[in-house]
Amino acid sequence: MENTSITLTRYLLMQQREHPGATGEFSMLLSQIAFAAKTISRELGRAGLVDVLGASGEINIQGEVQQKLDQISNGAFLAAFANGQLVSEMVSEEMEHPTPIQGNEDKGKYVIFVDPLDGSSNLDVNVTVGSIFSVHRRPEGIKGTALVDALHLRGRGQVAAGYALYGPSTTLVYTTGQGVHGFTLDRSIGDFLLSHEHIRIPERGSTYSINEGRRNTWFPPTRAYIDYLQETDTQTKRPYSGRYIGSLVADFHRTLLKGGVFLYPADPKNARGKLRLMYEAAPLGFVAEQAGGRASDGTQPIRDIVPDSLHQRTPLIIGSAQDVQTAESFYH
Ligand code: AHM
Ligand code: MG
Repeated sequence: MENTSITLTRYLLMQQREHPGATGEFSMLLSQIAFAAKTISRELGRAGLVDVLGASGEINIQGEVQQKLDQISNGAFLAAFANGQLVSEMVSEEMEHPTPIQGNEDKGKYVIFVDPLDGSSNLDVNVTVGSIFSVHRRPEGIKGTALVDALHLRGRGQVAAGYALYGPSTTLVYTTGQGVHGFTLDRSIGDFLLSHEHIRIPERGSTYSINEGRRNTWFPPTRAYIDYLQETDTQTKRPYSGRYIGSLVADFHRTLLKGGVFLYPADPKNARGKLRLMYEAAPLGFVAEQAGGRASDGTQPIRDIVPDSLHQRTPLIIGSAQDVQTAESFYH
């Protein structure tokens, strides 16, 4: 069968059949996430035409200027889960507190963490952005901010994670712990079609991705590692090429398919790095590991970090297993 004839829904049902006892809940949950991604993709597609570009005039919990499309995307996720019986609460980069999902308050078995529109500072210049999601099971009776403290919801507990990428085409990549699969939106029929089954990240790449403008603020291990990548050594394919879009999802997607390493390290200004653990680093860490790659904060796997708050930040080194291991050796 040609891959291009397999829709996301059909693929999920096929996977479900291979796992006796599966309830079909993941299939429904991913369909709801796919619906949010389609809605956001539609809004982005006409962003230059209607009045949705630019700042909303509000500041989010991270102290960053909210774009109108950040709010629209956050609303698209809330709407996609509403009355769907699966997600009880959503934690989002755009909302200070976990928000109960309308109609699901006491029913939903899952809690979802999202960055609804990652890389949104790139929106005004029509550069690729994305949505990142992470799904955890919610034990009975635990709600609100007690969630993380009570559960130690570390990345290893994720039951599904992934992202949507809004570029020349819209791509949805997910894992439920059975490998990593990618789907591309066919706009003419409005469905995600299987385009990348069982993605494997190359063991090693030849590209690094970091905001080099911050070089003067880097701690010595970061500087030493990037210096190392820029040296010439044919055996290890150095010097590596630099690539940095400034949208985590886009930089990660390239790294996933082509290999290499992405870093957003800690520096004196961002003592814990910039990126958020629960809805940026941990879900991409799950995807990377499922594709044979690695994700670390320099000293421990991202998925082993025990969170202390819903919106905490972490340094992130992610990509090809060998490249991340080499980077870690500079931080030890
Ligand atoms: P956002 O979630 O508010 O868009 O911020 C996260 C983004 C990432 O997509 C990207 O990797 C990073 O911030 C870029 O930061 P910088 O401009 O400091 O390089
Ligand atoms: Mg983000």
